[in-house]
Amino acid sequence: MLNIILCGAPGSGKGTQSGYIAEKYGLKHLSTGDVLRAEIAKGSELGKKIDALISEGNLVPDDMMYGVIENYIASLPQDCKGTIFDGYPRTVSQAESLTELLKKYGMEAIMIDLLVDEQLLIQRLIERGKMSGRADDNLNTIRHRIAVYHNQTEPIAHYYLHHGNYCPVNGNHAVEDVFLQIKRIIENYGR
Ligand code: B4P
Repeated sequence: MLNIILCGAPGSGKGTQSGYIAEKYGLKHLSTGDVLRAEIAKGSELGKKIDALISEGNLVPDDMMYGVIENYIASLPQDCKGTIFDGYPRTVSQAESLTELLKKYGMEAIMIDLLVDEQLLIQRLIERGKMSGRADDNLNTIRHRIAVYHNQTEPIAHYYLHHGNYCPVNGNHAVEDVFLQIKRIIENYGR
């Protein structure tokens, strides 16, 4: 089974590359951002709380995310070829939980880290904001999200480096070129 953790700053291309990887390798794609936006769209009480956090550019609490991931892993079909975890983990605590959960089900994962220059991240998200209608795609919130990324998410690179499954990718290039780098990592995995 091939499990991939796709990490990177907001706008680094996690969602974009996940689509390509899922199609090429027949993997399931779990985007925690999409799961949270679906809850917001339902208009539930929980959705309203999540909306307030995401609109301000903050992360949703770890315990809330843990339930989502635990349910997902527990309900994976026997014939699943693997999963792309897009945007999860985003904190060291989430990374530790995911390692434990995967281990419980006899699985492991590689972590692919999309590294993109800050100016480019801002440009991409401003551009996406023109079409996406996402409340978090405006300059002030983007800056805050990038700061949250540096404080809370970036440290997970050290976590995976220490665990020996860290694979950095230069995400500054065109979508196809970034995908080529990812394919090389996947195809060399386990050789
Ligand atoms: P996400 O939905 O995960 O989204 P993202 O980080 O904004 O973007 P992504 O990296 O997927 O970029 P994309 O491919 O779209 O998170 C949203 C929010 O949900 C978070 O801020 C947080 O509040 C919450 N959340 C999610 N998971 C959480 C967790 N585990 N714990 C707590 N909170 C959580 O690319 C961006 C744009 O760039 C697109 O328009 C794309 O077309 C373009 N692009 C991509 N690659 C490109 C390239 N190589 N060249 C040029 N343009 C490119």
